[in-house]
Amino acid sequence: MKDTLPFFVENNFIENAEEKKIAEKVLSSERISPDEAYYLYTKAELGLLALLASHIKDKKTGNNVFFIQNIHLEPTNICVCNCRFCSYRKKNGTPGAWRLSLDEIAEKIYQLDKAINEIHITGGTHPEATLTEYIDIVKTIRNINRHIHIKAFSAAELHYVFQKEKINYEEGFRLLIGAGLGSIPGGGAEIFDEEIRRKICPDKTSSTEWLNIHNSAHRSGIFSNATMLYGHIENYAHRIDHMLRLRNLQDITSGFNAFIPLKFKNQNNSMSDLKEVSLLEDLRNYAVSRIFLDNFPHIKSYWPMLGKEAAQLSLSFGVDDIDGTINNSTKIYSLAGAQETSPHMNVEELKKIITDAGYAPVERYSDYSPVN
Ligand code: V47
Repeated sequence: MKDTLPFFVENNFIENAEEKKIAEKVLSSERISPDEAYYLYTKAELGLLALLASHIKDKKTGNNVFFIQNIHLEPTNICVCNCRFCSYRKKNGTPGAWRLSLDEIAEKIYQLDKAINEIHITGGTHPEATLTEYIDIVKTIRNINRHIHIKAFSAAELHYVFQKEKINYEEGFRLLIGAGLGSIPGGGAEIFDEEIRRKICPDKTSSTEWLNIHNSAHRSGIFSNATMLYGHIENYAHRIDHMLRLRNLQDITSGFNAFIPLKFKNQNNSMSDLKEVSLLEDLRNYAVSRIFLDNFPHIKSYWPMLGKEAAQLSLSFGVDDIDGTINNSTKIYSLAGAQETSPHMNVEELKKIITDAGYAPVERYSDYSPVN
């Protein structure tokens, strides 16, 4: 896709003074302020957002759009937390609750297609979870498959087992990395604002703990992602505050790979009375996050959640990664009413979605290096 922002600015096509100022900043790779992000969320036209976000995407990753051959592993849906947005959690001993044994996990790994190069592990925080169990899960996978990248355990799960073990984060990461952990996913971030957090996930890891876990992961030499759950009771100021805290940490560690906005889905949870936000709102959100998070290398739209067509559209709003093949391996989002009830795309489909939108598909490893 051609980057048209320089042409628009040079020819004075952006008439509004505030928009012109922001466009000039973006053009000269200057960081935008929280107030400017607020302006973009509330006042800027969708076309301008696409122009600005695509310029940044183009500078960072050119015409490339990344995907990966991956699966999810959800060891349990039993959880100590009772997040109001969650459609997945079950109480221990109730119908539909599961906890996989190491043998069951091993069986899944034996069955994996050779082309899968990442396993993403996350789920509930089981009350009896321990650091030893997490280490054993990682070791079990590593013993069967020496090459697969293990992206495992959200900050919420990690904080729980580290605290239980009375071990500091650094020591916890040393043990997990020693067993074969490659990176940590971006889950559990939700919205950092403490008041909103108290309302939607009162018993979850605090924002400070989430940020400290990721800080410690980066200092321990592994990278991570960051998510943001949006489109519920938060407002734009809360989203900007969330991204600002991430931008500040990234300035220090440079350890985040991708930012992944997750649109709140309202089926089968305690917040089902809320209406879901529109596709237009999703696109605005991708664009503003691409513009505001100038130090994040990648913005990911997670297609199982968003749907294939919307994910394709998001590529024109700053997104450069649409995640992966998934192979029907996740239940978290379909239970919440996500577009895809059995998420799976093969490599050809992923490539076609990207090519049809005018971009160049690049199959990647977890660190974004290209396959082949
Ligand atoms: O933290 C739960 C979200 C997250 C709902 O790192 C919901 O590559 C919307 O973190 N509506 C877990 N969202 C998933 C996650 C993730 C996903 C994809 C890629 C990566 C990555 C990480 O799922 C939770 C929560 O924010 N979630 N329920 C819901 N009803």
